[in-house]
Amino acid sequence: TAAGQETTGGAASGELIVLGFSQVGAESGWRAANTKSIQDTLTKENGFDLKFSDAQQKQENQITALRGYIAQGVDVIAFSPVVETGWDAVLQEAKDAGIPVILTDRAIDSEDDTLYESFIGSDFVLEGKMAGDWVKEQYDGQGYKIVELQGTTGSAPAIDRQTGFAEAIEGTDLEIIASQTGNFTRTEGKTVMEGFLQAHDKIDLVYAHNDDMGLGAIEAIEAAGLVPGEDIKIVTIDAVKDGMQALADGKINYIVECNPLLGPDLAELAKKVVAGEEVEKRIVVKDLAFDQEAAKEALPTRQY
Ligand code: GYE
Repeated sequence: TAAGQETTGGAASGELIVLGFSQVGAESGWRAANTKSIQDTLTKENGFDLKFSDAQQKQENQITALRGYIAQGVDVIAFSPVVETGWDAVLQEAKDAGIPVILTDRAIDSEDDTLYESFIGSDFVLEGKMAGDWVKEQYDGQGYKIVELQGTTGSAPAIDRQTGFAEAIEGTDLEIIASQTGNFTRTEGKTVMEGFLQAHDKIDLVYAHNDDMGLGAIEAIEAAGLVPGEDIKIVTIDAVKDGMQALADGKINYIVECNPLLGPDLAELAKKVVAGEEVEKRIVVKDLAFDQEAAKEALPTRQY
């Protein structure tokens, strides 16, 4: 058993907690680390029987998975909603069946906060603001033209990271000249960046809502004969291994962290919820940020 995990509770009495988890997909390095954390923590030894499904970034797949868990009568459902809206009906079905729901990583947009027990994840508006504050501090007053690679349209991190960044650079001479979704993937980040490079003569900085799209942008920038991190500055969010390596190598200029290791907190929450204990409605995960020097220092001991 890894440090910090408990083997008490359900397992000791021979009763495993059946937890149905619906994951967004496998779109990014962040998602891979998040899935690993959940699968490594919600084990039999730790008292869980984990049912895991991958929605391939499609809401309809996620709704089908949730209905499946309700039909099976799992003890608790946890999921990371692909997009913010459209959950009320299926969550009402879970509630009617007496199955508690925990939101992990991404929030939903619903008037009714009795549809879930708790939401654990980062503050994405703050992440966007941290990215924007750094850009402002470094480059305000130089007439920078910025292109934005957005996350999945309608997802909480895409909406909030756009909002936070825009707030931070308001009233400066920094200008977002184009903004398009790259769906949080490296491939689409690259394609969208190729389009930006063709359409705009002057691009000074890329703000990507995750590392993977930033890494795709690096490929497009290099293919265009330009130097990422110098000719075109790059700021991203996540701080996964590949992103941190590119930052340490000077190809990215700044990364705001988003911690994907939600497994241990989810396990603790799920045990409490199933035991009928009160839990906090919102648990905010704290994030750091790294410049190139900080990335070099942090890389050797980075967990993901
Ligand atoms: O930043 C991105 C992933 O929801 C916070 O989803 C998560 C985001 C993460 O695809 O890499």
